[in-house]
Amino acid sequence: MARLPRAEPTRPRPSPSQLAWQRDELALFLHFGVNTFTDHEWGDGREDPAVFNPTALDARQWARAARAAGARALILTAKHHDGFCLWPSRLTTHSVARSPWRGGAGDVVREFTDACRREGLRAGLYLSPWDRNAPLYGDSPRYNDFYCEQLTELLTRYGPIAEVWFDGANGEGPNGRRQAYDWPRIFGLVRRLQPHAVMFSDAGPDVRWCGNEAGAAGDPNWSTVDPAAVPFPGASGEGVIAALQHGDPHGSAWRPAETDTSIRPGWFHHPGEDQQVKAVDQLTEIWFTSVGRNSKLLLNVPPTRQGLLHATDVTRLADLRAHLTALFAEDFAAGRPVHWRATGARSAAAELDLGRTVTVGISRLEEDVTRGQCIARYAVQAAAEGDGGAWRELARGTTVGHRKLDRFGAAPARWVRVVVEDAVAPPRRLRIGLYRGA
Ligand code: FUL
Repeated sequence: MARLPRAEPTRPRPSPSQLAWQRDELALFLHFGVNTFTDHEWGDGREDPAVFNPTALDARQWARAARAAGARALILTAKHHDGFCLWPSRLTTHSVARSPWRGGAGDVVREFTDACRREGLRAGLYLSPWDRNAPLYGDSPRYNDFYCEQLTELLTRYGPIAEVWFDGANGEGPNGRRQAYDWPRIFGLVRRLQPHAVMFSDAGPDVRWCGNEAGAAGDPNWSTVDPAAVPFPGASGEGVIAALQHGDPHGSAWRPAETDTSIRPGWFHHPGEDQQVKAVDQLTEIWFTSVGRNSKLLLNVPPTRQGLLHATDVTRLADLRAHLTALFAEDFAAGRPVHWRATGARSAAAELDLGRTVTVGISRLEEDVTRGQCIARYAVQAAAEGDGGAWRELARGTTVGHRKLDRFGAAPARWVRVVVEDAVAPPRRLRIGLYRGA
């Protein structure tokens, strides 16, 4: 009689869109709007649309720089908290239509989405829920209608949108009133208009904020969450930040963490910060604490008043990519057979012979997350010829998920062992990479 495969308890798994989102690894965030021209981080909604006048806007330059950096997606602030719309919205006059740019006939969202498509990048849009200009803000049912109509414009005029970004920042309106958002309606609208888009917010529903803006996902970082822990975007209270940072090994929803941080101190471009663009070393560290911690990196690179990415930022992005390419150029584990064995119900060990003694300084572990995430604790060990069979610990960590990168003091290794010490389900084979390091 044929044996039936043993039934696995069902653990949450990513949707195809969540998987594509994570495999992109790097997306660029573009904060651009009236703040670019007033030199502020937050506008108050009383800016004159006439201040918006980029002299040489070229969205192709943004997209080319993104592609050279190895990014596969871009997200533009179509409207920030000041309410100024980078597209000619029918719902407000506070937009590019009232600016001198392209004689009032321009549409930054159109130029952006066209440029992304031409460069083979996915386009995403940020639409701030908080609007300090809209007179309806705080008049909850009417502002919800207004917001949904703006979303409808963005999600029906510009072709496929891969990610919709809902910021949790939420203050008072022009009249001191606070808005009660209809999140189920807003999320439902995006699902209907762009079924393949992922929605980002503190509360997902598809991808969650990582809990800080410093470029570091949590450790551990589970892609599963308890949806009740962060019930709506901007929710505060005890445990919210920890839930965003770490997820929940027993959570019922797949909602991986996105790590958003800026290449500069601010989110918008300020000429005074041109000397403070993060160095390749800092960006590499961020890579290890985001992509290397089962997250995705959304790196903000803000256009200038010219409407171009600053030359320093463009060079820095290219240098980061060159550095990462060099770091991961030679994988000593590639093609080496891995001997995998279960050592208990929730533990396992993988052993491989590298064929010769090499110096290793970085390890890369990956679970097949199409089947969920399950590793909770592991150690990476190595032995070299002449070690008398003794294993030395190179790295130790908690979760793995889509990708876990560890850097450690370079050590000689001929044999490498990855010990899965704890897991929330029977662990499956890992993918393993080993590199020399810096
Ligand atoms: C925050 C906003 O207040 C910042 O201006 C920026 O847009 C950042 C990505 O999110 O909540």
